[in-house]
Amino acid sequence: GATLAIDIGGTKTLAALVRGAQVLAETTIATSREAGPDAWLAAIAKQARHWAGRYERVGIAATGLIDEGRWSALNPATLAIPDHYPLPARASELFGKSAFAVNDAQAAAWGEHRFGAGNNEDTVFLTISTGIGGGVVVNGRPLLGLAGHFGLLRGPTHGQSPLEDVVSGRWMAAEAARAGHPAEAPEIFQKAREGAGWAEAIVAQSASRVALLCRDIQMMFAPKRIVIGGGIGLASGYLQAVGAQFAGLPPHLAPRLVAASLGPHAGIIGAADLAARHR
Ligand code: BMX
Repeated sequence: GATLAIDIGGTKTLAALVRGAQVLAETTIATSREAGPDAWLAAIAKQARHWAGRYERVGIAATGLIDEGRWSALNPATLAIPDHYPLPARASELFGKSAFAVNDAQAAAWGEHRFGAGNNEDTVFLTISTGIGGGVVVNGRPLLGLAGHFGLLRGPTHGQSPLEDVVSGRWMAAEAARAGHPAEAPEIFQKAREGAGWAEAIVAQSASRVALLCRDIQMMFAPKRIVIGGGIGLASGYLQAVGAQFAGLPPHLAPRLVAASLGPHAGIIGAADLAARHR
């Protein structure tokens, strides 16, 4: 049977009907940042009314920490989720089906591992998006809870800021404004492709920080592949800019980067499969 799969991100929410790796129907709604989780779920329920009777369970991938059925923000700048919100329980009440919830990047890591670029081998997934999300699959199992939240790493180069605050889409837009060219990430990429120096510099700095992260991940998990997704990660030219930083590395230390092959569907496909396994 099919799963109602939902991916709640810092900027937008994707709701879909998913069977296996097949997306049967989908719809995107803006995540109204101020509204809060009850309103986010209500907006999804309104869309999902068209699919009533067509799904057996609910699988949710969400930005933030999901631990033992409770949902909280780690970086409230990505999305201000109230502490310990009982996401699967509320979803289950609302949709009248059993519901399972997992972090968005962990869901995507699982989706890519099972059905996408991860090829059923050890996979680390990184989404470069509003924030930076991470998910780790080792020995055929996804690490859940706090594990893999690489966007929250703090390194000596960026002081007290979480890594994602000096890399992600929000950071790029803030940098552009500081450079006197207010623009959102898609436009910054466009300007960089057209050769605007200020835009090239922003993309290059973000990419070089992600490259350092990938080198560290290689030391920690030595995954077969690091799968990159997210609106920034999949923007044309970004993956190449990250990979270029590994040029001088001995081959056994160089991470192997691949683009997420499920694209924006990785999270919903992974969440649906995890929900189907969770009984
Ligand atoms: C943040 C954190 C992660 C999430 C990542 C990507 C919050 C609210 N989110 O690091 O849980 O995986 O952002 O999220 O603390 P996205 O919304 O950018 O996809």
